[in-house]
Formats: sequence, C-alpha cells, structure tokens
Amino acid sequence: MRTKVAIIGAGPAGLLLGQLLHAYGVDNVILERQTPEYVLGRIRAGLLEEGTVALLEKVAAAGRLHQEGLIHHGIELAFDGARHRIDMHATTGKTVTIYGQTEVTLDLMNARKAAGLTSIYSAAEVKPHDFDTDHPRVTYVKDGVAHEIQCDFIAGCDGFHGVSRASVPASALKTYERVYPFGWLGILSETPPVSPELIYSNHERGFALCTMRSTKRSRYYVQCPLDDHVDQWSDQRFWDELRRRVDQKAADEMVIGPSIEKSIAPLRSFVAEPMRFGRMFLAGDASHIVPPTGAKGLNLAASDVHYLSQAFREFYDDKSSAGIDGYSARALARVWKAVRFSWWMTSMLHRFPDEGDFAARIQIAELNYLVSSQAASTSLSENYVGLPF
Ligand code: RFL
Ligand code: PHB
Repeated sequence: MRTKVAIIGAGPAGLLLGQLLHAYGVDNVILERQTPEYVLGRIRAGLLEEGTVALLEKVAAAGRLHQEGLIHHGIELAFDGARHRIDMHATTGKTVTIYGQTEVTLDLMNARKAAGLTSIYSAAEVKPHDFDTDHPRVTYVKDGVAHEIQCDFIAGCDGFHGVSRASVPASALKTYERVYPFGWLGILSETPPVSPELIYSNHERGFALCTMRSTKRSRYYVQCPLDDHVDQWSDQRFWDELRRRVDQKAADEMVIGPSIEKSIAPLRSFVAEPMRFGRMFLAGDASHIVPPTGAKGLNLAASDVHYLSQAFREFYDDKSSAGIDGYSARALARVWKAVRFSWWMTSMLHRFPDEGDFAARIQIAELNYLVSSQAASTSLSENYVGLPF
C-alpha cells in the first residue's frame, strides 16, 4: 500500500490529523493497535478549548458537540471552606466546552468512515522504518499477515507508550520529566453534577475535582497515593472522601450513586524534544504529557496536529518545506506554556506528601491572591481557556 502520510495511532491526535489532511486533499492511512471499541472505552479528557472546537468544526465533526456540549464561562476554586468563582469569560471573552474525549473520538471516527478513508484497527507490531530517508515505510501485522505501507511522511500519534518515539535513537532525543508523588482516582456516575461549573478544591486531605460529562452524568476525581488500587476504593469510600474535600454546600448537595467507571491515573509532566526526526513527526501524548489539572492534554494534541497538517499542506500545495522545518519549534513553544500552566495548577492545588504546613499556607495565600486580583485571575483564565494557536 502507498499513501502520503501514514498515521500511527487512532486517538484524538491521529484521527483529527487524518481529517485535517483529508480537508487539505492529502491522503492518509491510520494504523491503530487496539479495536475501535477499546479506544472508545477509555474515559479521559472532558474539556475543550475554543481552538479545539474550531478544528472539529473545520473537519465537519462538531455537529453533535454543538448540540450536546456544555459551554462554561467560569470555574470555581474551593479552599479554606469557601468557594470562589473565576469568571473566565468576563476577562478573556472566551469559554470552554465540556464534551468527553470518547465523544470527540466517536465523532471523528464517524467522519473518517463517511469520508471513506482507510483505518486499520487491531494492527500488531506496527513499526516505522527509514524515516531518515526520503522513502519512509511502516510495517505491521494484521490477522497474522505482514504488511507494509510506503509513504512520504510518518505521523507518530501513538500516545505516551507508543512505538514512534521509542523508534528514535536515544541520542537524538532530549527528555524533560517531573513525576508527581500522587495520582487521581476518578469515577463516572449517572448522577447530576453537584454544580453547573467545575469545582477545583484544595483541601488538607488532598485535591478534589468536580466535573461532568452532561447535565445527567458526573465525573469526580480525588488525589490519592500512587500505590493505591481501585479495589481499595469502594463507591462509598470514594463519595465519603470527596464530600470531605469540598465545601459544606457542595457536600450537602452532592447526589451520589453507583460508579460506572473507576480508575487511577498517575500524574506526570513530560516533554521529548524535538518533535521531528527526518520524515517522522510526533504529535500529542507521543511527545508530551501534562498532569490533567489544567485540562490541556487533548487540547495540545489538537494544536500539534493543526500545525502539522498546515505544514503538510504547505509541502504539497506550495512546494515549501518551511512548515515541516518549523513544526517542532512552533509546536514546542505552545507545549511548554501548557506544561508550565499544568505544573502550576497542580502545584497550587495538591497536597505534596513531603512538604509541610509552610507549603500549604503558601498555596492558600496564592489562591486568595488569585480570587482577589483581576490581574492574577485574568492570567489563570487566559491559560485555562487556551492560548491562541
Ligand atoms: P492517545 O489518546 O493516547 O492515543 C494514542 C493511540 O495510539 C495507539 N497506539 C498504537 N497504535 C499502533 N501501534 C502502536 N504501537 C501503538 N501504541 C499506541 C493507542 O492505542 C491510542 O489509541 O494520545 P493522543 O491522541 O495524543 O491524545 C492525547 C489525549 O488522549 C490526552 O492528552 C488526554 O486524555 C489528557 N487528559 C485531558 N486532556 C484535556 O485536554 N482535557 C482534559 O480534561 C483531560 N483530562 C486527561 C484528562 C487524561 C487523563 N488520563 C487518564 C491520563 C483526565 C485524565 C484522567
Ligand atoms: C474532566 O472533565 O475529566 C476534566 C476536566 C478538567 C480537568 C481535568 C479533567 O482539569
């Protein structure tokens, strides 16, 4: 098989890149290790920046999002027993949209199917080759049969544990990492959200987040030790802990019910530089990870593939390599700002086991400053709603 761009990974980065390239007339094939059902079963992000929504509109995959997505103008910060609202729209003129990653993925899968583009799911042993030449290839095994795709470019959109970054010689990569000494235990439940906007709570027992997927479905998280297992967390224990970590009004008003999903995610900041190796390009979690506190992971995947699709469009339409030559620096400039913001939100809101009361007081002072200073809350807001791209 031959194509212009072979995309490894059918998460949001790979699927959105595929549709953007299709819109620019650049043919592409997607190779995914898992089945479509498995990909759709992963409960992850829930919050989209306006720039991400605009890209989904561009590829005609935003119809359901506009019907079902919830537009939020602000967030709430809970600390010291009280809740304070940050009106992001008032200071930035922008909003965010609550719409689950599973729904974004499903809409992109359907758009891809409707466009008749090739996606190969359950592809085993996917491997990029010869990306340091003008004739890269990707090999894979499907139903026990070995295949090869010849292409002009490879896009590594295969997440943190993917094969693309792992295929680059270690000497060509510089990595930066911070592993946080805690995780997030998340549950999904068929209960109305406790509040119409998200509540981020700094509490002496640890961080908690009240978010949602719809007006009928809630998503809640509590900070937990890294070595905890989900089976140690009955639904009752989770609800008791969550209610202790929010303000009294939220605790009283919270509707509880059985969990329909429960999982623990470790928190990490990670960047691998550069994002280009000859004719292979990395995008999304394949090249960077942010802790979920700033809700930036999926949105960064979207800005990466926006830059990358533009670069390929310039290459084919304008016969210019400027875009592909500039891709890594352009994408990394935005990535690092989101890495900083996510690290800062994480540092301000979580309990760090090795840090004592001094650090906790500094957090509260910072939160008090944030909710009382127009300059500080504007700074939070413009990062939260998404820096331009
Ligand atoms: P993905 O989604 O991991 O997709 C990669 C795909 O590649 C496939 N793959 C392979 N395919 C072929 N061959 C191989 N060898 C392969 N290896 C892997 C995988 O099966 C998979 O289908 O990466 P992508 O597309 O870059 O998307 C990134 C986002 O998924 C991620 O950044 C977000 O989920 C992060 N995130 C959030 N981001 C936000 O923008 N807003 C949020 O509110 C938000 N909340 C979250 C989050 C992540 C969380 N967890 C679980 C880490 C909340 C949580 C709890
Ligand atoms: C989510 O809805 O899952 C979500 C929202 C905001 C975050 C993290 C996760 O900061």
